[in-house]
Amino acid sequence: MQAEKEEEEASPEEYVALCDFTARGSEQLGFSTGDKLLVHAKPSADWWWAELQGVIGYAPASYLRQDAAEDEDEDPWQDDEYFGSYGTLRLHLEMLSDRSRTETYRQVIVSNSASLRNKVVMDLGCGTGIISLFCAQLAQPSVVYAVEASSMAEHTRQLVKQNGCEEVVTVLQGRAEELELPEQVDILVSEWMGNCLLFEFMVESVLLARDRWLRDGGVMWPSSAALTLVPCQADSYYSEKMAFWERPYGLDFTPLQPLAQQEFFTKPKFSHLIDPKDCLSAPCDVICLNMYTVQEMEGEFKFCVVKPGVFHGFTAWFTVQFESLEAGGATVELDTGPNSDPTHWKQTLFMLDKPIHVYGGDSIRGNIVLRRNPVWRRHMTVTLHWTINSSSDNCQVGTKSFPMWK
Ligand code: GJV
Repeated sequence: MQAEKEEEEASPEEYVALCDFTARGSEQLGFSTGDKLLVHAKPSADWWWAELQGVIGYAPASYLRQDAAEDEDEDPWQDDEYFGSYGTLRLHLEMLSDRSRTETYRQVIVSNSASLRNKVVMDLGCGTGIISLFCAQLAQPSVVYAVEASSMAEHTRQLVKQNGCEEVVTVLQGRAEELELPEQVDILVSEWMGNCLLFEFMVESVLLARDRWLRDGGVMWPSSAALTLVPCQADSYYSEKMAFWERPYGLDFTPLQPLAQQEFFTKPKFSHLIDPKDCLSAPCDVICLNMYTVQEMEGEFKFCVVKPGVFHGFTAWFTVQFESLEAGGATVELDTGPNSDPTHWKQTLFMLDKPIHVYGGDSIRGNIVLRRNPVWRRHMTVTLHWTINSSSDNCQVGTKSFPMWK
């Protein structure tokens, strides 16, 4: 039999603080960059029980690194790995095969073709150049700067030539952050959205390029974005990963359930496709980003449960909107939710540790915070707080943080 709290008996591990942390409340442990902390226990993925000079408290795990020497020259943006993965065809094939995504961008170009005439366009993170090629073929911009950091740029140059667009499309190989252009641009178009909208944080590169290269009054495509959340059932995922251990082959394997929870429910499940009937209430936009201004990466929600069911977790997806430049033109929207055709982003499932029965009329209120990992800049932690108010029961409160990925 396994001891229940084995990790508490293990000897403490040494960690180094990567940045300053100010304790909020007496439960937390404050520290400064470079401090050496002893980690006694890891009760959650996000908060560890740690000690510094005899003082003990909770420390945020993402601020700590086990061996400073080993990783010293690792790049917090992991650009070699990131751009390396976009240097081969696998991801580009996945994105190009996603018709909803690619056709939405085409539709934006087509329906704004008159307004694009003689305009200067930047396509940031152009990949194989599909959006730039749409611009050149379906509208008459004066120039399209197609910016791509990965080695794919060399092939993109060839594709531009092959399709007779070299007069209009200029491929610039390099990071947006180091970009030099002869002029400011009228339109900054990019397909920067990651899982759960922000993962990869390519949006940061887009906003930086906006501040440096978009002329006053210039246009951002997408112009806005929203993260949508819904409380949901996830019966088959729960059975497959958790209920499985109840009685496999007639044996009691439930001692493995805490491990299963740690292994399968700590991080969110990407590539979930939620069945609309598993939504326990109407969805709610929890974070809305206006691409022209800087905003908070947090939001509140209040869901009203519409039918009895098992609350297994929250499912998230996003929409982006492209404002029209034409008089009376309609906004184009890309919706990655369950009521539209599935996209390569699918949806993201955040499992609670324990399912909760809910009933029609119950309310689920709370908030979501997306916190950037202070070290690994393409990663983030999603924290959900919720309160369930039901007519029959007292209220239940919960909170859980999900690292994505580090
Ligand atoms: N500068 C130049 N190219 C970039 C940058 C950057 N800062 N960031 C990403 N890319 N929708 N989540 C390129 C990357 O190499 C890839 O080809 C494309 O943009 C990503 C687009 C899809 N990812 C996404």
